[in-house]
Amino acid sequence: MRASSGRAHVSGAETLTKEEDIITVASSFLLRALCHKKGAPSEIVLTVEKLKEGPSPVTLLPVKTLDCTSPGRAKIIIKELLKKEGVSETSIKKALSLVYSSKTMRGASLMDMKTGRRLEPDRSRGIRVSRLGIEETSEERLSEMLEKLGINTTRVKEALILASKVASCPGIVAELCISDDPDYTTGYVASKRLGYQRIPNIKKRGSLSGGRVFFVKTGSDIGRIIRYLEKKPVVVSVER
Ligand code: WAQ
Ligand code: MG
Repeated sequence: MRASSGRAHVSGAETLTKEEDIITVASSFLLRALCHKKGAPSEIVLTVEKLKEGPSPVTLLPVKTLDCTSPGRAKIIIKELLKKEGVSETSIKKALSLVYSSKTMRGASLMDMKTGRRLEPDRSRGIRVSRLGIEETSEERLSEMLEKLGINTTRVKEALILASKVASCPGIVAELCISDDPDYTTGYVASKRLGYQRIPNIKKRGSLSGGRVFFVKTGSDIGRIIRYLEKKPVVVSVER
């Protein structure tokens, strides 16, 4: 689903589901588009596609919530985490200015981890991760686990599933995410090694900035990465 108001992106969502659940899922996505905090959309596009290949399994990233009381502190944490993954100062700087800008994208930017060069073909659209879901038996386990942490929301679940798919993509070393919703102020840095590291107060309440950056190993096959993120069906499962 994607909803827009004029040329501005309002809301988007994607999932994998069984045929008998299409109507339920579609109506929940429509409801989300119609009730979005950013305002009523003037257009909603809903696409339903049958998979041509079975989904591949991916393990859910471990979740950790860091201590962070301000956007200033958040930036320091982001730098520390991304440096651990070998992302250069230049790339970190460019990524920060992108996700802290109020000119938001519908998808994510693909950024060279060393040069900071943006590699996505369409800069205003970005790369939209799609065809991702959660293994049926894992869904309840995930809810239980998040319930214990006091963060059992659709938003956290969807972000965790997305980050797990992204971290599983060959050639991607890390992800940085800030919601573009003005009243959602927790973001994250994620990678295979670091897991999903939540950063509270990553932005000020009311701020319209937000976005996602996927850091890419220099010399990767970009077409292949985009195909993986946008087209490869993946189901996430929670390890016992
Ligand atoms: N693929 C690529 N980029 C996306 C996608 C997608 N499927 N969905 C959203 N984005 C990009 C796009 O640029 C949005 O502007 C930006 O991410 C933020 O999207 O507490 O709510 O849906 O652990 O606003 C993360 C923290 C919340 C959750 C993320 O993102 C938690 C969030 P939003
Ligand atoms: Mg949003």
